[in-house]
Amino acid sequence: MAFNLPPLPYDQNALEPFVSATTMDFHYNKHHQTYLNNLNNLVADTIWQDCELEQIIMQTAAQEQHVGLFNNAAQVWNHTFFWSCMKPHGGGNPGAALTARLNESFGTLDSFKDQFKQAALGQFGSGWAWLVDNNGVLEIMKTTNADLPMAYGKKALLTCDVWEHAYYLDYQNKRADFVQVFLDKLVNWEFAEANLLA
Ligand code: MN3
Repeated sequence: MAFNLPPLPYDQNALEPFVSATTMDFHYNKHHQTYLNNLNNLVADTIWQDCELEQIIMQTAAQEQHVGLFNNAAQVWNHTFFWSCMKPHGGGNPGAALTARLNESFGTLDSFKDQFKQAALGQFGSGWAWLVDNNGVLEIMKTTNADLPMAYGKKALLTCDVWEHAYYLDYQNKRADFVQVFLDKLVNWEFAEANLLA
């Protein structure tokens, strides 16, 4: 049973002018699709072929002999999750439940944004910045390449892709500008709050 590319939750041009349709075309139709194709090729006729995506990720995490499978499975999961972390006319303020939890951990929304930005900019090379629920405490984390919170028993609430392919066509080397726009104009707080309450 092959994995399929889940549809984008909005049109390819829906995040313009902050993320161009060209970036979305490459990121979704080329990068995400390639991870998916690699995943399907790697699980075909193996013990993994009828497993759920999360099972594959958890069973291959931190295992050197399965690094290729882990990387592609995790990148499929990360990108599907990331698309929902953005929306047209995003940004603004989170709902009451998430605001209360963010204030508990970070003091203020602005302080959360500053720390999230630091994590995104401090990730050397390719990776991801995350807001996670670590056993009831909200935390920021960053991961390298395909790595992701579930491998550490943490629940992802929100992520920003800081691989260069996520922003280079629109922002070139200015990762900070992309992350700022992500937080101010794109972030889907309803999705993050739904993850928190799920
Ligand atoms: Mn990406």
